[in-house]
Formats: sequence, structure tokens, C-alpha cells
Amino acid sequence: MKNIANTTLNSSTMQPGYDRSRLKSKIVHLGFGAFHRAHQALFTNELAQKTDSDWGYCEVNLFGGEELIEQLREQDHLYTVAEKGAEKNDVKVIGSVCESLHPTFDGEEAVIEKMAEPQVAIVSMTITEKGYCADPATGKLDKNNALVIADLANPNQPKSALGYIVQALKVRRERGLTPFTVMSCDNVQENGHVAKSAILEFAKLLDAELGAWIEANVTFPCTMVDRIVPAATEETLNEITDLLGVQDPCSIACEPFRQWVIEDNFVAGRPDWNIAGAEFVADVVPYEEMKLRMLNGSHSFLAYLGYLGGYAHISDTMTDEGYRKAAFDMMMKAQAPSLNMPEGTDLEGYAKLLIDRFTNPSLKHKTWQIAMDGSQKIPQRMGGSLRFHLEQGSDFKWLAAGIAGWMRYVSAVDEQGNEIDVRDPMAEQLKAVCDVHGQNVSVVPALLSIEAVFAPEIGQNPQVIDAVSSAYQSLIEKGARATVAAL
Ligand code: NAI
Ligand code: CS2
Repeated sequence: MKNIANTTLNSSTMQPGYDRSRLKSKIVHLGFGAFHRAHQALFTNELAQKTDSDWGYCEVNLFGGEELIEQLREQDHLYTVAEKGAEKNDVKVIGSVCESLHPTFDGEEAVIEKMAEPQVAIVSMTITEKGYCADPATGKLDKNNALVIADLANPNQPKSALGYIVQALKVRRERGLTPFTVMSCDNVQENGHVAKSAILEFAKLLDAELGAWIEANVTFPCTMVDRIVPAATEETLNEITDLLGVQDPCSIACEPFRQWVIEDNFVAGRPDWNIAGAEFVADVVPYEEMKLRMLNGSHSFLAYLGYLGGYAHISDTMTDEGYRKAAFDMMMKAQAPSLNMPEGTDLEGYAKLLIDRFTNPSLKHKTWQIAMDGSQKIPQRMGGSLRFHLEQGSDFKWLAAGIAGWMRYVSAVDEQGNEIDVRDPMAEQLKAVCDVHGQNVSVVPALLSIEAVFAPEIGQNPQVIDAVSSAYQSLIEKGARATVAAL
């Protein structure tokens, strides 16, 4: 069958243009989803184009994505990224993937053995917030998580990313091999620290000596990752087929913007990703906070209130002056004041750029997609700035409206009375609370008392209860559009 590896592509397509046989699987990446394809793998491809770098990937999907891995293998691990600007598209074939594995058809042992190969220097991850099996409010390992319980009982056949990493490190230690760096590329505040704490706690529960060895030998750099990469749809896949001249089921569309700030803390070497535009810094945390609060915080705000207001995509919300202004105010009045940035950081310029990026009409980023997994996202995106305003005694009505929007959304019924398909690891628990209260403002303190999402000093704070209740009441009485306009 014709595919991207055996067909002449349209001449405007940028091909790898280097000898791919020199690449080795020095990075095992967990989470071959939409984002990794358009971000880390693309930076690594660009590095191989610009230098004689031999850094390549073995891609692994631990949950779902079997078909994607099969399709990737059929096309020699090549795939396409279409960078869609408001005016033009850039189409790039990515060559940095050498091989792939999936436990469903290759078995758990093959994945662990790959991670234990001597040349592997980095295990990186885009496994979503819930992949860390951590309590979202505290970032500490959730010992009651079903995957954690299963992996502690059966460590040779793990299911969770933590289980795989700890088992592979155990094998490396037994074989006298160097450890690898564990690099999180997820939207988790202090992602390296969360990964480290969850992995160490898990390892210590399994074997205290192994835990101590990991603590002494493995590094967990934090990273700030940014590029808007909506899930692929039939429409985007068809568009890419037209641009490419052949079908590529592994292709993905994204925005032109990309940013990657990485803590320079690697135990076994690293690619010079800076040559492809990444930045290595000593402390990533301020950049992570800036991005999580300003970009992701306003994204979640727009996702819940936009969905309820009848807007299917982020770019649709940006056509409504009320939403556009509220999103900018959320960035500048609710989130920016809470940040502690290096001198000279232009937060207003950053906010304007974000509004432009959200406006990109070529990017169909569903509000429903961003609304997913809110219980894991809200604490990271709104919790820190909420604490700041409580300490300062300043106005946080935008944060209250965002949280009220989430509460109204997880009731699973929209403003027209239609069902909402709520996807969240805590969906059942959230629905049970909402079912008791119906769409009554009494649901607000009940949801605020879920400590995995809201630490008690936030959830039990009378000012928070008041502000969120008032926003919730407005959503019930006037609806999302009027509530946002009134902000
Ligand atoms: P996706 O849905 O395309 O892929 C999700 C990936 O996570 C899949 O590879 C899946 O196998 C894996 N996964 C899911 N649950 C898991 C679990 N419990 N344990 C281990 N692996 C698990 O999503 P996408 O777009 O690739 O995003 C993944 C993450 O990347 C996001 O949650 C976010 O943290 C980060 N990210 C995404 C951006 C985007 O615009 N899509 C931009 C910046 C960061
Ligand atoms: C979004 C992010 O899905 C979401 O929750 O807020 O994936 C967002 O698109 C990225 O972080 C942009 O870098």
C-alpha cells in the first residue's frame, strides 16, 4: 500500500534529509500521543537535520494507541506534522523515531528490556496528568490508585509508567548499568519534582534499597513544554492528505508556535536541543508556573465557560468580545500578579501572544478536549494563584468563575438540557456529588470539600465558597455567556 515511506511526496513537504540509520534509540518515550509527535520528536528531528546527532526515539504507548503504533511501523516510523498558521501551513516529515513498542502486542518485558538497554540515556513522558498516579492537590503518590496497588503487587508486569520506570531502573542496577534521566514533559506544575516524588515513594514501597539507589543516582529535570496540539480529527487528517499527496494516519496538525524550557540536569548526557530552539536553564519552575497559570489556566476557563456557552472550539470563544476580554483579564489580573518571574519578563506581551494563538482560526481545538480531566488540571492551573489572592486580599472573580464553570460542567447536563460527555478519572465521584444537589448552589461547598482537588485552606475558605457560589448562581440564572460578559 502507498504510504509516506514509499511514495514521492508533494515537493513543498520538508523531509528529514539526513541518514536515519545513524540514529539510535537513546530515548525511550512513554506516551506517543498527539503532543509528543509535534513537540519533542520534532525538536529531535530538527537537531538531526542541523548536526550529526545520533539521538533517536523508541516510542511506547502504555494505554491505548495500539493502532497508531501499528500504523507507524507500517511507514518505517515516519510521520507528518502540519504546522497550521492563520495564513500558511508548513508540512514536515519527522524522522527521529527509530522503533516502537506496545505492551499489548510486544509484552511488558520487551518494554522493560528496551528501557534497560545500555544506550538508553533518557526516559521521557507525555502521559497526561493522571499518569503520575499522584494526588492532584498535593502532588504526592496516591497509594490508593488502582494502578499503584496492582504494580506493587506485581512489579514484573507493570501497568503504570511509574511501575515500568522503577522496574527498568532495578534491572539496570542489577546489571551494573548507568541509570537514565527521567524527564516529564507533561503539564504538571514542577513536573520533574512530581515525577521524582511519585517514583521514589513507589520504589521505596517496593524495595527501600532500590529507592535509595534511585534517589542517589537518577535525575528528574523539570520542563516547561508549550505547543497547542489538538487531537487529530478526520478533517485534519484529510487536510494533511491533501497537503502531502498521500494518507498518513499518524499525522498531526498543530500551531506554528513552540517552546521548550528544560532544567539542565541529565545524568547520562542529553541532546543539544538548544540547537533546535529549546532553552536549557537552571530553574524552570517560574516558566512552568507562568505557562500553567496564564496559558493553561485561561484555557480551562475558556473550555468550561466556552462549552457551556455553546462554543465548540477555543478559536470560537475568541470571536466573542466578552470571552476575549475575560480571558485577557484572567491572564493579567488573576494569574500574572501571582507570578514571580525573572526580571524583564514581559507578561503583558505574553498574554497578547496567547490571545493571538487562541484566535488562530486554522486550529480546531475543542473546548470539550481541554475540559477533560479537570480534577487533575484545576489545582495546577488555578490553585496557586487562588492562594496568592487569598493572602493578598485581592479580587479573584475570574478564578471563581472558572471553578464554577467546571462545577457546572461536571453536572453533565448543558444549558440546553443535553448530556455532557464528562471525561475525568474522578467522573463517578463528581457525578455522585452533583446528583445529590442537582443544579443547586449547595453543590459548590460539597465539591470544594473534595480534598484531592482543593486543599482545605482553599476549599474550606469562606471567601472562596462565597465567590464560587456567586459565580455558580449566575451560571444557573443567566448562563455562561452573560456571566462571562459581566466579568
Ligand atoms: P493524547 O491523548 O494524544 O495522548 C495521551 C498519551 O498518554 C497516550 O500516549 C497514552 O498512551 C498516554 N496515557 C494516557 N493515560 C496514561 C496513563 N495513565 N499512564 C501512562 N500513559 C498514559 O494527548 P496529548 O495531546 O499527547 O497530551 C498528552 C499530555 O501532554 C497532556 O496531558 C499534557 O500534559 C501534555 N501537553 C499536551 C499539549 C497539547 O497541546 N496537546 C501541549 C503541552 C503539553
Ligand atoms: C490544554 C493544553 O488540553 C489542555 O488542557 O490546556 O494541552 C494546551 O493546549 C497546551 O498546554 C499548550 O501548550
